[in-house]
Amino acid sequence: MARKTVAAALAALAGAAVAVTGPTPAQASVPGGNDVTAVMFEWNFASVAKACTDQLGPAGYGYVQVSPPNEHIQGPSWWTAYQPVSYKIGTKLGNRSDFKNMVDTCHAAGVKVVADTVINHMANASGTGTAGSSFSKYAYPGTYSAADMDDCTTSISNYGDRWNVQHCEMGGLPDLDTGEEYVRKTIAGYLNDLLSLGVDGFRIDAAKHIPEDDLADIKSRLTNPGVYWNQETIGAPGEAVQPPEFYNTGDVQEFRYAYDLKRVFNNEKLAELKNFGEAWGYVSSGKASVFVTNHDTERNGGSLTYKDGANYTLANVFMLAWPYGSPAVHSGYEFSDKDAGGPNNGQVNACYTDGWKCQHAWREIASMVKFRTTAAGTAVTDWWDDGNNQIAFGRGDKAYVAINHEGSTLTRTFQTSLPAGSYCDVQSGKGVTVDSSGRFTATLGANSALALHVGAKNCDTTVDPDPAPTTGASFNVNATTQWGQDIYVVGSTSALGNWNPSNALKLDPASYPVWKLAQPLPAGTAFEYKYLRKDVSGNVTWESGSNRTATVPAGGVVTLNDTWRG
Ligand code: ARE
Ligand code: CA
Repeated sequence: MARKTVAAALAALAGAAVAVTGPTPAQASVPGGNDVTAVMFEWNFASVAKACTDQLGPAGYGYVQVSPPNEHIQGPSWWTAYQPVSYKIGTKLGNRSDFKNMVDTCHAAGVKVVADTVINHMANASGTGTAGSSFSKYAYPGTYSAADMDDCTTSISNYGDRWNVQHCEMGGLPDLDTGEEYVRKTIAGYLNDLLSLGVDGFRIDAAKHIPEDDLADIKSRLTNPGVYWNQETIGAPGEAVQPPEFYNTGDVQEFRYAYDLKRVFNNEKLAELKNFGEAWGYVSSGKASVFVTNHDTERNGGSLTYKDGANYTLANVFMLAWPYGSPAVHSGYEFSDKDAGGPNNGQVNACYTDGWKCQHAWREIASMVKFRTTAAGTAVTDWWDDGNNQIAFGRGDKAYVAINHEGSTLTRTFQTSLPAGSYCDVQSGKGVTVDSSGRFTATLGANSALALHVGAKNCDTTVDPDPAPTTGASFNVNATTQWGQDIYVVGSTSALGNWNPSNALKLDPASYPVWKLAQPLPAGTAFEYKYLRKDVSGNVTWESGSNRTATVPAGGVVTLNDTWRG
């Protein structure tokens, strides 16, 4: 297709907000409402605020979860956030006013805020915390002293023993005596402080290590005892403490959901997912908090991760379409070092730059949030599978999804319960017509999905209907030039000229001084690039500085807003 058409398609994709809705499960209790959380792991508060306005609100996310906001030990690793020093709000992610501003901005965008709270233990270290407090192991002046710690000061050694799990130290982290009045009052004071700043819910870190009676007592002291409460409860066979005992206080995380999706998408058959959920032995749907990956499992091999390509993307599509539990979409960053904290101390200048993955904004994932809310309250209908890795199902007369997790295309006439009419496939942005019998015919590429819902009847007409590349890079560089000079981009892949200036791609000066180019590139391409200038005689001048880097997201366009480095 002509370059101009590709550019138009890319520009439209980069700018268009895609509206989608979700599916329903075969469960006794079908989740309803706007129950999707975006987990912005290690994002600073200012960046989360911007994401609420630009992406999470428009996509329809119900909640955003942020990393622990309270003072903790210092250091470059992400896990420093899980070693509290005090309950002052102040970390590299931002201070109290940054936090408050984020909550207000997210609320204005229609997104509720969940704070990750670490209340089982304190820091196993000594020094100065992120908000300036001095501390040592067992002594956190102004917050706790040794008398507030649990009786057991050795590491947890036996998950088969309830007392050991709940009263000893997880990996040497000093365990708070949550049975004590002062400790309960102090934790409730911290949570009430967050509520006073407008927080709507809590992730309770290491909930399994706190007796349920203690959690219930702490929760009862809150200014809003009915606040959303999402408990990290890792169920494992043979262990003394199991997730259902925490139903009374709130939702429980169902880790088997993530483990099983990894196995099924990597090694087994999607057809097995027909009765996914409680029939697999999981906790009650109405109590389950589910995810494809979280910050721990993406590092310990327990779940799929962004490194798994289409298996990961399609698992997220399935999660959002399937009516079991309340889903959380993990939005993290690329890593090779498992300990590495977020890029730029949590500052996200733009999605898909500096390693930020922005899974919450991938077209395939973001579009399914509205699919899910549109389908809320409906059960799974019209299930179809090929006995292998092609599946499709509806959510009553509200929505329908097909997933082709095979290496070849799938062409089929699908039977839905949707009203007749024209729909937008929110996965591809292409139109689909459902006939008066509820049927439509479509072709799905290898490892792709198709999703329809009654909230998205017409595709944005600015989206090119041509099956053009839907992923790539949008280069925009502010560069002043003399008459006769042009700006080019060259980079590390063959499509970007393999660093050869004679193969560099010319940018369009129509918006001078911003030069632009929309370049199709395969999803997931990580590349380096630099701008260069050529004059009428063909002399080449490279911009200064090191190579720039970017990655094409799985479902869209990486937008690069750069300034020429003279
Ligand atoms: C760090 C160092 C440790 C050191 C410790 C104390 O890495 O070597 O011993 O500091 O000095 C995160 C990191 C930890 C880090 C910690 C504190 O993952 O590596 O320790 O922060 O900085 C159990 C718990 C579960 C917990 C996991 C990690 O049940 O609650 O362990 N998950 C949460 C968070 C983590 C966080 C913490 C808790 C601590 O999500 O990110 O730790 O606040 C079986 C059991 C599980 C058990 C699992 C692993 O599956 O069923 O219950 O999970 O094994 O042991
Ligand atoms: Ca404990």
